[in-house]
Amino acid sequence: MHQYMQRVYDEVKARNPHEKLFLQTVEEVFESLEPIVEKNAELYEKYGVLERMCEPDRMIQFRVTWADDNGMPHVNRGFRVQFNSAIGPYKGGLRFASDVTLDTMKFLGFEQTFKNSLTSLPLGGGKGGSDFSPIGKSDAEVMRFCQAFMTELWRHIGPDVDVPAGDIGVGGREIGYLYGQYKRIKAVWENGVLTGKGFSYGGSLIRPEATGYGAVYYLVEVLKHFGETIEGKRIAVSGYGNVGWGIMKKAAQLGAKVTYFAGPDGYIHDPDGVTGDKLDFILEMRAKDPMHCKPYADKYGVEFVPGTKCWGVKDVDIIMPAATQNDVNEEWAQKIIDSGVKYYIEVANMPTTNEALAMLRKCEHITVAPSKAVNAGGVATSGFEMSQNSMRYNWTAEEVDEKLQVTMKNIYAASVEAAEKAGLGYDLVAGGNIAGFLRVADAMIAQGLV
Ligand code: 2IT
Repeated sequence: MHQYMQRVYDEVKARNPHEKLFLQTVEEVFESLEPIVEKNAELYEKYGVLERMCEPDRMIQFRVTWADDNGMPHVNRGFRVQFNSAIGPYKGGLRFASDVTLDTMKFLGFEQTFKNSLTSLPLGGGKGGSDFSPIGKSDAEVMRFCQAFMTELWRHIGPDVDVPAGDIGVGGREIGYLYGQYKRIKAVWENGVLTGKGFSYGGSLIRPEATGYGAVYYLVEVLKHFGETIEGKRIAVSGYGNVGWGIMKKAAQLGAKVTYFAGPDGYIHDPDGVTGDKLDFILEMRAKDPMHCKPYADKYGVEFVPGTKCWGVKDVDIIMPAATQNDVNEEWAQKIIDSGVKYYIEVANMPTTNEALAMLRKCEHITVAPSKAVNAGGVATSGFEMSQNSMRYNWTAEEVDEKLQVTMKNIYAASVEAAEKAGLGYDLVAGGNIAGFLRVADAMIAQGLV
């Protein structure tokens, strides 16, 4: 590592010794930035670009107290990490999941900064959430929790300040309750304070599907590079939340098939692909019980393999981890390599450990695409929701979808170009990190030492 990078990395490590996820993403990004930093080390060092990028603008942590349906009190931890505002108001989702810590928030906020930059929209980086999980809670409990959470968060956010959205555990229902409480407390119609809203009160068409659709649009560009089309391709996905579901739907529309998908309880193998009414069934199944995908196998008479992941299956062309971080470790990476699959398209935020990522990138028959670029269609469409809220106007689904497609093509092209310019050849991982970095770095240098 270049000595400036090494110094900053050592400082980050010394300052955050227990933050494994945050250190993992910093290391991964730094590795990619090496050729760029080497060329401009003096400038970046003079403006403290790397050390400022690794320290959030501010972090807010608060207690969330709520009562369950039996009147029993519960205390959760709420977070909002406002990471970087060089190119726009803080923007990024809220994650409600029992394993959320400040470390999770920092890793996601750091990644969000580069991802948002790639969209070329005016969006800074932020992330928030809580160690509260909506799984197994009643609707009334989720509402009370969201209201308690927003009662603290509202003073830190705003349409020109910080604009949260959904992530794992936060969908349309939660955003609705959060928005209602924000409006009640502030007594204003600041429609753009949250994205992922319902269409009846300022949401954007296509936002629920946007991350999955965008991932498939990006994939189409990768395939094009190799003279291939998506038609007839077989895809294995992990996760069937909003993101996985969006992938299934768009893949089916474009003549490809998701033939494997995994949930917390095991995986499904449906050789005919998830198409037609099966897509609706997945929504129903998820709403009833998000921890089990086996009911799909029972309903459609297909194979269910309990207690394991679908990585390493031989009869697919493309792998798309779309569940959560560190889904693919070295052991799974080896199985993926041995399977002969050609495309490894990250979709979830940091779904691959750094060691596994290195193995997959080294493997000659595999092309790796990074999540920061691949999943950026979600936040880009959040940006489109903000634009519509500012205009007090709604675009049609076709208009939003068209903008999403253009954005994904541009992200892909910018990544390819950035890697080539840095002398790295066709390297989507490094290219994505570099392209995202350059815009933020330029803005930070222009705005001085703040
Ligand atoms: O990880 C992500 O990019 C998101 N959860 C979406 C963020 C957003 O503001 O739409």
